[in-house]
Amino acid sequence: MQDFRKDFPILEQKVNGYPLVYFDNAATSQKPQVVIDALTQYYTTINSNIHRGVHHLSQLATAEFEIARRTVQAFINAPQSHEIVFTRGTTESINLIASSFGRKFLHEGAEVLISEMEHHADIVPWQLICEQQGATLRVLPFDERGVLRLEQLDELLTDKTKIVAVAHVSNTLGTINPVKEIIAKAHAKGIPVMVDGAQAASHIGIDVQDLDCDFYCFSGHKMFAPMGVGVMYGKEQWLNEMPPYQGGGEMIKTVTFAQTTYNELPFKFEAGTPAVGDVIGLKTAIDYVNQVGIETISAREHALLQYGTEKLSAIDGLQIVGTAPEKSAIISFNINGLHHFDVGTLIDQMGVAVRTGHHCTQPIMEHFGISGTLRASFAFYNTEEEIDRLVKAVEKAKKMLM
Ligand code: 7TS
Repeated sequence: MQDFRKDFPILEQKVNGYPLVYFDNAATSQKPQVVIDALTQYYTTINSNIHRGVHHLSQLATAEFEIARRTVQAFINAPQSHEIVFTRGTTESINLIASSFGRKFLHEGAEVLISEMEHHADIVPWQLICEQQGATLRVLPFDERGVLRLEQLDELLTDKTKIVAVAHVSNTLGTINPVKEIIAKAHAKGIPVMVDGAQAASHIGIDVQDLDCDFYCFSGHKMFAPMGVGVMYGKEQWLNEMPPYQGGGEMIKTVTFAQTTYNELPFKFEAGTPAVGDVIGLKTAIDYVNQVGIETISAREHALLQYGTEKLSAIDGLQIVGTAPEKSAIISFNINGLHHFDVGTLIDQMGVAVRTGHHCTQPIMEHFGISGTLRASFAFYNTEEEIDRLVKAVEKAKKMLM
């Protein structure tokens, strides 16, 4: 196993006098030096606005931006590069789809189906558009392990259902959902499916043609790229039918005060100046992931998940929240009688970074009747020794609090 840690300079630092153990990768991943360098290189040598200049730098920036689009296309195996729309992140991608698809296809009496384990970013945009259009939000529940109750899917997919939106991987439970099966069932009834891939993109391979999803959303910053850039993939047929999300420069063909005509795909959905440097950073991050190999990443994270699950489970009074058979490297847990925030604060004093709270999934907390969890989320650059540090820190915090 190659030591990939050296690619991530931030991991070398000490926090509160201890070598940093960074287990908050589901919130955001760290950035390899090549991505940091790509940003510096962009701002040092080609910074310019795109698609609008005849001058040298503008053409260079435009070329790099469009290469990045084709890199994303290949990464998720999208059929066409104009089906890749750059956004600020998963949240903006989902808001775009909910607003644009919703204005066109959701009307009084229509239904949107989501799951009980969605991140708030895949709940609230649908609530907003449902309220506006007089549509209803329906919810596919999960069981005590955090596995979706697929046996209820057929009943929930009705002739009123206009779209299904579901997470590929739950950011709180770690469950890898059977999205391909869900898509097949929805398509059998002519219903399109949007997949929230925020927690999947850099952990398991994405193939939008194999999944046959209609939309796929993810964030760059959770996959080693800068913050401020994300992706919305949509099948051409839908993107052509959907109205623009935001109005402004770039998304138009002609503007008069009487009427505006819209630009072709993907520019129709890319109003205003995009985060060009960050998009180039995303391209560099994808090149990096490809170089390491998504199989290597998945295998390494799976080993960490197994090791972490075994070691944490052995702590007296510790319960893991989310025990699906198919899981990504995310472990949410609580310790009898202790508040997640207190434990999280104490282990931070020992240099261990985990997330505490509801993780923007309050319905999951409600399901389990808890206010939050501690959550350790691993990346391929984490190690078994770091998990030992977590376990030791949790044991110590337990002693101090009990
Ligand atoms: N969907 C899922 C499944 C997520 O995990 C997140 C962020 C989002 C959507 C929103 O992504 P954003 O990049 O637009 O913010 N999840 C988390 C988390 O688990 N901790 O911090 C952010």
